[in-house]
Amino acid sequence: MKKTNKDPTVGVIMGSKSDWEVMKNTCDIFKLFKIKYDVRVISAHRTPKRLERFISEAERNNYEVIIAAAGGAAHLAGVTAALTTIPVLGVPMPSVTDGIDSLLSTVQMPAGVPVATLAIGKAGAKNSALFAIAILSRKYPKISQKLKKYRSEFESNIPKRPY
Ligand code: RP5
Repeated sequence: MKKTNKDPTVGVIMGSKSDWEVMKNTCDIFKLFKIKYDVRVISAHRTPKRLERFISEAERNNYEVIIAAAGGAAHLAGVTAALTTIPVLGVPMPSVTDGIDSLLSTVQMPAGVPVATLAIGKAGAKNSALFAIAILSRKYPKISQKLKKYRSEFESNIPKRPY
């Protein structure tokens, strides 16, 4: 049995530096919640060895969730999920088809190797962090408290009228 991390870590990987503009929204939420994350550019097809090394490190260091963002023929999340049993959240990046190719490549995993897929672009990037936090909150009471506070502030910031 692996030891329980006192401070959990989330892996955040993206297929290209060009994905950072969107994926920094994920990391901003982890910063807000003071959750450790390890962010890297790793591509399933351009840097496959880097992906294998990252997964070995993630397993050795007991990362609890991996967020994988990619665009186009986006197989990063699927290949990552195939190489580990750490839960993988996929974020489809905007692309030449507005991210529809990325969405379908990420979400349409055949049965057996799941990827939990978020929305295309910024909304998905933010929600991937919040979803990872929701997973962690089941095990870490402090994170659960912070998530509940975040949700209640979120609700009170929604205007009651549209004007
Ligand atoms: C994917 O190809 C990346 O995730 C990125 O979304 C897309 C384009 O990459 P660049 O050509 O901008 O490096 O692998």
